[in-house]
Amino acid sequence: MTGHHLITVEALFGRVRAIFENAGVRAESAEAVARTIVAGERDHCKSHGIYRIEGCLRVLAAGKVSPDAVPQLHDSGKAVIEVDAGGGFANPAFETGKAALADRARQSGLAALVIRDCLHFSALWHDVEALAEMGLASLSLCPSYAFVAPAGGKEPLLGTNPFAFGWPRPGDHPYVFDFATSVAARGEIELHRRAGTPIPEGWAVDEDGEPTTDPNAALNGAMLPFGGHKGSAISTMIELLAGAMLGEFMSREALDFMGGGNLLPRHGALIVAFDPQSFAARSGRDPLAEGEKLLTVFGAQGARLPSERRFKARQQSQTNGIALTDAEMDQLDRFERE
Ligand code: NDP
Ligand code: PYC
Repeated sequence: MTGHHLITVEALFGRVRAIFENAGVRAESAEAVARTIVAGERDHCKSHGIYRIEGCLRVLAAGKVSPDAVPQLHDSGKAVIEVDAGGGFANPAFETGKAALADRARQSGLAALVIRDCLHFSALWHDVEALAEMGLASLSLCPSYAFVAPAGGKEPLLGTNPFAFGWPRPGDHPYVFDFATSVAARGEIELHRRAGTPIPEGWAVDEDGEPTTDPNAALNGAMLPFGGHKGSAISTMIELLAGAMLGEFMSREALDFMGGGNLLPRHGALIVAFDPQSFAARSGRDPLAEGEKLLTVFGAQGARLPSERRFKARQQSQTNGIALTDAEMDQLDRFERE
């Protein structure tokens, strides 16, 4: 039985930021990356929390992410705003474009933020939650690496392509869902491999296309899309909208560019923001009040809203601190010494 240590959210943030600064990442980017990683750990999203530090440091050491890239905002005054991440991390690029995206969505009803050439390692709920806190609904999507076989196929072709949606709620946490379009995120399979535990049936096939519960065989074979042909089609849409349409890598090209899937992927990302008040203006109804009529009745059926678990975990972490295992604390110490 391993022991665990409680660390405050602020203390963990300071340690993770320092690790990235020591690795040569410019201060603003180190801060944005650390904020994202610590938020993942705080909300008990283990597959995108401090587990990701090692992967980020490996891409930095391989020279495949630019530590000093300064995201460049290109705003022509139209609905589509662009931020060129310049081969740096996606998180500072989103922060660079967020205010312009929100302003344009409020002016025009909707607007899109295109992030170009970024190293993407994170969960997408950060983006949509931030926009919901600004009163906006939004979608966030990006390709990944081609690890997923299309429904009916056996070989990797599509990415694990995450998809997130956020909707603002008056006086409450926003409605947010965020999931990989594979049955599970690759990070989840990697955590099973690390722990030496089998993955659930239905997540993946091995190199021969046979169903497997062995995480190593799954990582060498193909992951499966969620929901059969439906998830396969949504994942394909993400390849087209956030890859082909942007002129950025689709998941197969991202894999080729990085020379295999051992390093985190570099590609583009698309975030679309909607101002609910603009859309509803002529109806005379309040869209957020209308939304509450739906969102407040889930619990009566025993159902929960997506992100409820995460918000509860956040509350717990903020009150009691974040619990890290001995191994995780040792790893943080090691990263600090490197
Ligand atoms: P999960 O299956 O863990 O969760 C998906 C969503 O469903 C969450 O919003 C979750 O809320 C919600 N949810 C889970 N169970 C229930 C339930 N019983 N009732 C209602 N809602 C529920 O996500 P994945 O493993 O698919 O993805 C994990 C993360 O990986 C995502 O954040 C995604 O962005 C990230 N990812 C990133 C990639 C990248 O390229 N950057 C690629 C692939 C994935 P809650 O959190 O509260 O449980
Ligand atoms: O968990 O599939 C994943 C993933 C890929 C890139 C970042 N997360």
